[in-house]
Amino acid sequence: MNDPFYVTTPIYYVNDEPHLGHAYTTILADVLARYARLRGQPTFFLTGTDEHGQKVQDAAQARGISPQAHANEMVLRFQNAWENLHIANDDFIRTTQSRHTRVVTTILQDLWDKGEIYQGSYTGWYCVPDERFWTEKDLVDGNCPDCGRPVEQLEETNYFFRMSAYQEWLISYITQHPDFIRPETRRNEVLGFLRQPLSDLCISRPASRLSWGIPLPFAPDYVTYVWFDALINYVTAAGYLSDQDRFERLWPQVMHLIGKDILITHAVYWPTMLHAIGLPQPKTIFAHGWWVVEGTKMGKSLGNAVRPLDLVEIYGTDAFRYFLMRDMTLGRDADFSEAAISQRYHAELANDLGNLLHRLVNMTQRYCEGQIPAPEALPDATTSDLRTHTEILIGETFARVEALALNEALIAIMEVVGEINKYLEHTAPWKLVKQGETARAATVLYYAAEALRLTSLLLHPVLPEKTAELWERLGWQLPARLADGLHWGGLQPGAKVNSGSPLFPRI
Ligand code: ME8
Repeated sequence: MNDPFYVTTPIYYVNDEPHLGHAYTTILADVLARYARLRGQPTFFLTGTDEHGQKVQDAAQARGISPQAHANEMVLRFQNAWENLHIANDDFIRTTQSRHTRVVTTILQDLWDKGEIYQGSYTGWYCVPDERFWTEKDLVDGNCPDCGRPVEQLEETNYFFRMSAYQEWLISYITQHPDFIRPETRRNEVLGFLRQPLSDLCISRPASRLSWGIPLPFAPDYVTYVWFDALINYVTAAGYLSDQDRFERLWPQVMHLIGKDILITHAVYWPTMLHAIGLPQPKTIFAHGWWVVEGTKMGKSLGNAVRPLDLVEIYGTDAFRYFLMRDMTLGRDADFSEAAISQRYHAELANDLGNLLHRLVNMTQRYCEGQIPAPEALPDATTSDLRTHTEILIGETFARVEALALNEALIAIMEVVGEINKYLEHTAPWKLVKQGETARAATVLYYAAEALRLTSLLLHPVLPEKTAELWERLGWQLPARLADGLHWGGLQPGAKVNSGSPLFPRI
């Protein structure tokens, strides 16, 4: 339990604006990191940008500026987007930073010295006007998939990593570590891929063709293939070759969150690279599904990219985070639609959660002089049940989060929110007050408010801003050690409640 939790997102290409897909993985990592912090686990959450390679060079060229100037501009868009989405990452890595290029260079030299990298020749389909290689399966009717012009077969000297040597090792590692690649469908996909002979990995590009990359230390007229460079970010940021103690604590615990589009690079290239370097494997590589619109993957290239910040402006950051976590079953694809966000927003956040707070604060003001009452009367069975269900929810939520069943965690939390609403209907404190049963009314209001405080603490990783607002209304403050808040009895009788505008106003 006191092992650190180290979670990573893919580092995103800076050829593109941040879009919904990027936002999703980053929010997912943020939510997992916040749950880990809530239960008192030391946490390290890493995200960043992938700044080398052909795509970025092309994007910069199209704008007539240098790739570094382009990256410097684009990185701000990512960083601003993450700030707007309440992402609390502990580090942000850029592959053009010297801390990273140093590590990549050292690893390359080391692998070269050990004979893990060799010079060879690469044959592929080359588009002369585009100055770009394509593989057989990229071609469209035998022509360049980009410009449609004919391609020619070209041979080029390059450098290769002896990936094929590790095929058998990798198969047995995956077989022996059932939690290494998750979910199981993706694990099977990788094992299926490994049924074909694995080839060596071309890890260089001649600088004459692609200059935007890290030069190979043993062949400076070549730059490093962008994936070989990018994957290493995960060890750079953990302190590899700079802070060995920290690295050894963090590295074996790492969970890589990725989309299913980049499974093979993470589950085949990366483990074999680590093995050749002599480093242990990540604990988990988890590939989630895609957000799709009418069956098509969302992304800029399809022209259907939803700009996350546009929707955030309408529904607010926290509701947007809630929707993304609530509507994707991790591992499967999920449908994105604004109608679905609106439905969740109004039914679950505005009605169930927002109204509950509103009613509780109102009644506390009317019947208890605006102060959290002391639970004087002995709780009856329904009241005790509410407490028991809320307390059980704490352990269940962390278990579901650990199983990466975030949607189920949210469903269960919202069920308890629903139970608090029903509890108020059933006990009807307004009637109790009329009948002069004020001690009983005070107990009901205390129990309902305390149950709401605890459930909202469990929602905090998903709704960081709204829950803070909610606690301000309930007269409660998050303790310095978050886990201290996870016990029944946190609300102090006498604390002053505050009214305010609706937590989730109707749109
Ligand atoms: O692949 N649904 O960067 P990238 C869900 N630089 N997630 C999606 C998505 C969608 N429709 N579209 C994209 C790269 N994503 C490399 C990674 S890591 C060492 C290098 C998310 O900018 C998902 O996490 O193309 C996917 O893996 C990532 O964006 C790809 O981002």
